Formats: sequence, structure tokens, C-alpha cells
Amino acid sequence: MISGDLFPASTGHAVQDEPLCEGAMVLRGFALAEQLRLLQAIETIVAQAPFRHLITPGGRRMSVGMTNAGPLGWVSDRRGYRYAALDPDSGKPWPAMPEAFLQLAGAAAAQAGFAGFVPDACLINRYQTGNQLTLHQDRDERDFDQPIVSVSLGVPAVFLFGGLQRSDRAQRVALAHGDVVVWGGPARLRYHGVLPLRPAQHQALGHSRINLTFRRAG
Ligand code: MD3
Ligand code: FE
Repeated sequence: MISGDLFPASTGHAVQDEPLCEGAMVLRGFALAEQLRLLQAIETIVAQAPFRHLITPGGRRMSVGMTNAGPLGWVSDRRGYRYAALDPDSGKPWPAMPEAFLQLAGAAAAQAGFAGFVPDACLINRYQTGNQLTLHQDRDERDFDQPIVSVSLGVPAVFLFGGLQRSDRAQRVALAHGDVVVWGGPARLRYHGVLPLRPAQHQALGHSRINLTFRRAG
């Protein structure tokens, strides 16, 4: 389904809206026009707060590397999952949310029908070959009426989009460099995950996939 302008602001990048289900919308190529700014901002963030492998409350090391930007960052350790204002590795605040992140997340949310989205947390996930994220719900945020915006960069991945119960059958959605997904309303608490990353090469990110997940956490 096509809505709006396929080539917004004449950037030379095609974008296209694709409803997944009620409340969830894939915006194909939405981040392409800003990709260089995004990649540069990620470099700056990672220099201050490097990717690390968090420990789950059950004591397992997550294979996906994670870091954060913004007033709040998602962390996990033996005590549980939570949002924290300080990076536990450095004791310092997380790097500031780049203006390019705020603009992109706000514009994507608005395009999907969630005007006024101002995220206070950006979780940055780095997947390397074979890394996966098992089926889970995002429920550590205060207000489930706020959407989540995710931006895929680098090597393509297959996203699993399930139902409100873990046992519900999941659809598979291929997400490529520059794709943005907005999840809100009745989709906000659906189970989701990422299949093991297949070996592939991306011009800017090598064998990696980076996902930016924007949330209103506090
Ligand atoms: C669907 N990250 O960090 S983002 C996560 O690609 C996470 O790194 C995945 O799931 C990644 O928690 C997927 C897409 C996403 C985020 C939140 C959702 C999909 C969602 C909340 C409800 C339904
Ligand atoms: Fe999630």
C-alpha cells in the first residue's frame, strides 16, 4: 500500500508505508536520507558508551551488544531489567540524544499517526553474525500508550512479530538498512524478536546490524 510521497523532499530515496497490523507500520527506507548523520551520531555515542553484553536476571550473557543515548537507558543485570539515568559501566549519564535521532523518531511516529512523540530513551542494539533476540515483550516503560520507533541499519534481519501471548504464531518481517517501524496502540505489547543474523556484509557496518529503539520510558 502506498500513501503520501514516494520521494519526500526530493532526497532521491524512496520511502513506502506498509501497515503490518493495527498499530504497527513499516516505513520502508524512511531513515535512508539521514543515514550518514545517524551513523556519525552512533560513532560518537559508542566512543563514550561502548557496546556491552548485559547479563539477564537469570544470569545469561546477552549476545546482542547494547548501549544507550538520552536521559534514560535500558539496562539488565542480576537484579532485573530497568531504565537508568547513569551508565553502570562508567557511572556517568548516557550520551545525549542526538538531534538527528529525535527528529527522525518524531517524524516516523507522526507519519504512523502518533503525533508529538518525544522519546527519552534510545537503546542501541548491535547484532553480529548469529546473534538473535528471543521472543519478548517490552514492558519496562511507564506508559504503554506511547509508541516505540525502531530503525534498522546495516545487515538485513528477519523480525518476528507475534501476538499478545508468547505461544501466538509469529509473522516474519524482513527489515533492511533504512527501514523504520512504529509500534503502538494494540501492537505495543505484542511479543517480538529477531532471528539469528545471517552472514552478510554492509558497506558502512560490515557484518553488523544496528537497531535504534526509541521509547518514552519515564
Ligand atoms: C513490537 N529490539 O530492543 S526493535 C528491543 O531489532 C527489541 O533490535 C529489536 O525488540 C531489534 O526490545 C526489535 C522493534 C520492536 C521494538 C518494540 C516493540 C518491535 C516491537 C514493541 C512491541 C511490538
Ligand atoms: Fe523488544
